[in-house]
Amino acid sequence: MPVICRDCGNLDEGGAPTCPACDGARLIRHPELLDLCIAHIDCDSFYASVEKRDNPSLADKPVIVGHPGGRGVVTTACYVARKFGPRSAMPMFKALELCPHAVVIPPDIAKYKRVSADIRALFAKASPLVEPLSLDEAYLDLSPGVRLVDRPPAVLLARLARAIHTRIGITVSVGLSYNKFLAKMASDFNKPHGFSVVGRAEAKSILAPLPVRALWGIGEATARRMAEQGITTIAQLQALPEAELVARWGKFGRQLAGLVHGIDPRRINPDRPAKSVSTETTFARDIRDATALAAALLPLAEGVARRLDRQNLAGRTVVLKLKTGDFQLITRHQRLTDPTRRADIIAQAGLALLDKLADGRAFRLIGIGITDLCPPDEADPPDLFGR
Ligand code: TTP
Ligand code: MG
Repeated sequence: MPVICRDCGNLDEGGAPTCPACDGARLIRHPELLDLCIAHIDCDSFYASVEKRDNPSLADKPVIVGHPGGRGVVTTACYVARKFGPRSAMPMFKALELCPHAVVIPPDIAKYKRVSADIRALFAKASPLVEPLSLDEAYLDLSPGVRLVDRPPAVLLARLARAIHTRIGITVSVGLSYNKFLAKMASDFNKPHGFSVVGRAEAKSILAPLPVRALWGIGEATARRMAEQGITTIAQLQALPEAELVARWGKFGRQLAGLVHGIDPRRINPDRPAKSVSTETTFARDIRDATALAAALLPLAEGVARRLDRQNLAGRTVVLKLKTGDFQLITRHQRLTDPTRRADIIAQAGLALLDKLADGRAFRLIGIGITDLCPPDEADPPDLFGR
């Protein structure tokens, strides 16, 4: 069975417990290792890893990136902090109750964007078909004829992960499989600093015990409704014939029939514009009232949705922008579970962000936008019950 050393990238066929080239113990054995070409790479606790890189005295400390103060939320917690419970999107006060000794660092998005660009430059050396999903994750197509270095994808990925670690200073987790859905799932299997492989022969059995929520396109609401019908695991969906899935869930049932058996026909699409769609308004008179600010936001969200529609785009991160009466610019980001092009979802995220900021201060401008743009076919995965 092929074996790859994650430390030196050596490819071997033997059964030795350590790498014959470098004696490293981080080996990956998998019967399909040389046949799998679709990868998903996701940085580990991205914002926190960048902050630790830039301040090595934080290396072993629990670090939370987010706006300090009672009304902020956690954007990410490092893996030291996660042991105590803090997670992305948790209110900061709660995270600090769980981990009072955490070091809280406000996010520096401009810096994370620079690091992201550095990482993408390394991806680009491996393949021209790289599809970024957000600042810290991307799919790579490493098929023969596509990849830029004629080595097995697993070797390229081991080298890439090592290069990101040594040159950029953060760790990533790699998923290698034969389609996007499974590669993305695999990259999450043994975070941080993971490398997981899902082959064709094992895909169904790996999927079987997982909760339905692990499937692409199934959100919290759908999982809850399925649970009401007694369906909680993928195995239960695998047992239903496609006709039954389609009868129950229409068009989405057909997609589901593929996914539960490890089939995902989506291609890797590198042509994503790296920009945002946004709109804003300056008030005739400064506004302090939270309800009035919220009312101003709704038509703006509609405007963003209209422009997404016109430009045939969707987006994944909602950005709220406010300018105070004394011209202080405030922006807040909310990453959505799935990309969207719907005004109501954009507005909802904007209102949640606004809720934390509208504290009686006077504002002269409000704006809303969406970034992490992507093609519309990935947006708003059908929720089975039409929500
Ligand atoms: P993720 O890749 O979801 O999370 P992560 O990199 O922090 O941790 P993991 O090791 O589990 O991958 O998101 C990447 C960055 O996006 C994250 O570092 C901070 C930001 N982010 C938010 O701002 N809000 C959120 O709700 C989430 C989930 C992430
Ligand atoms: Mg990540």
